[in-house]
Amino acid sequence: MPDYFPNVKKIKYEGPDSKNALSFKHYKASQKILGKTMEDHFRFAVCYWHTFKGLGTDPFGGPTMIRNYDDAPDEDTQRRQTMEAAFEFFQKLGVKFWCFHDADIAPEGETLDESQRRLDDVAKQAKKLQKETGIKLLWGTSNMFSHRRFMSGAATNPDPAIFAYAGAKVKKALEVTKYLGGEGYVFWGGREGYETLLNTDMGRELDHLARFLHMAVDYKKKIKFKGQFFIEPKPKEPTKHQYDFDAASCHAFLQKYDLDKHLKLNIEANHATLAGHTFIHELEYAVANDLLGSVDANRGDELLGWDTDQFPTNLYDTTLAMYTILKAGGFKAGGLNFDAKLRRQSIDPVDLFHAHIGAMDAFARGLKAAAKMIKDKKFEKIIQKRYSGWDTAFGQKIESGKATLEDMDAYTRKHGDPEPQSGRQELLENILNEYIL
Ligand code: XUL
Ligand code: CO
Repeated sequence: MPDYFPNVKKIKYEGPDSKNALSFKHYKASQKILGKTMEDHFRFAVCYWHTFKGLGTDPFGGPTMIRNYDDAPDEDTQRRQTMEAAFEFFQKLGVKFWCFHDADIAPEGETLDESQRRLDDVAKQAKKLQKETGIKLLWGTSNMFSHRRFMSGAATNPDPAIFAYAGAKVKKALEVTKYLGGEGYVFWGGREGYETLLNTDMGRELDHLARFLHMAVDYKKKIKFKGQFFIEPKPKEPTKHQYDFDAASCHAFLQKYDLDKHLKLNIEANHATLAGHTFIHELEYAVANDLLGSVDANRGDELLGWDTDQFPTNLYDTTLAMYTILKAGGFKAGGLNFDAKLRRQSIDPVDLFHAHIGAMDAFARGLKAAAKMIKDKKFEKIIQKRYSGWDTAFGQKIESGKATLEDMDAYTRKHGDPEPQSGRQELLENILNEYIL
């Protein structure tokens, strides 16, 4: 097989004192933390779209990145070379999972048949490479937002013929994901939203989205695909208002349409911030409602209001994210996928390595700090104490649903005005700094 990244050897763990930029300083796959290896905690996945197909374009300019696997004269060779380069990259980086959209691994052809022929061809190649390398598919998905036919949505399109086209694509993408042993399948509502309510029947569109997901659930059962379904919240972009706005609105939607037992959430950091939440808020909401599925790890820019999809480097975020994930017992079918792209000026293939190494190290540091926080139980004890009133007979009576407003009145008359207690936020923030720094 040709060497697409000839200047980079397999990335190794060399420890925090290493001067080699192409080494891990903190991520050591085999190191056990709280009884589990780092590799198993994270289940890191490389995303195919940004990493191999993203070439630095932005709304003002075309590609800036030139890739050696992208130079073949015909589509078949180019597609196969890209897949070869991808597996070389996964191996050199040392990740065990990858993720794709149908259209990343096999660009759409003139007809559905031609698109699916390409998909079958590349899936066969990927299956062989997976077998040779032991690398697995974390999740697959279908791109139902780039082609012009999907400009008004896929499952929420006003035209049932486009709903049908999207259905045909998902049917095939599910089959391919199953064929590749995928551990999950993601539904991100690419253009499932609207630009103006003047031309939109919102209620009907939501019903259609639910119908679409039910069809997918039925087909999953039919083909005996055992992977986990995920829905990925995002509030806006590309549409002005996306229906799967955030974790809570996805939850309400799933419950209303009786889909909550079939889908978990794929939480993306930058989507959380676009929704006006923190990444940790979205994770915590998912955990509190038994909806934590998988994570698209990236970050936005605090001064920009769009989905910049940058590689995660913020140690506060990685620590708090891992703290929440550890408290929830870790990932099951999900993992940490780097849905992140290089900046337009980072044009060299080696930048892909720097980006992923930095992100994996940032999460490794976050995991170490979070594990210490779990072991020390400092935060846990403070929270326990803060809520301890609820463990008394009186608190339990309320929580179990046996108390009435008359009981509240009687209690207050007997005990008088309660003394407020400090929330100690500044102290807690100081303690957190001690773990991170
Ligand atoms: C878009 C996004 C997608 C999904 C998969 O913002 O995050 O790449 O993760 O379709
Ligand atoms: Co994503």
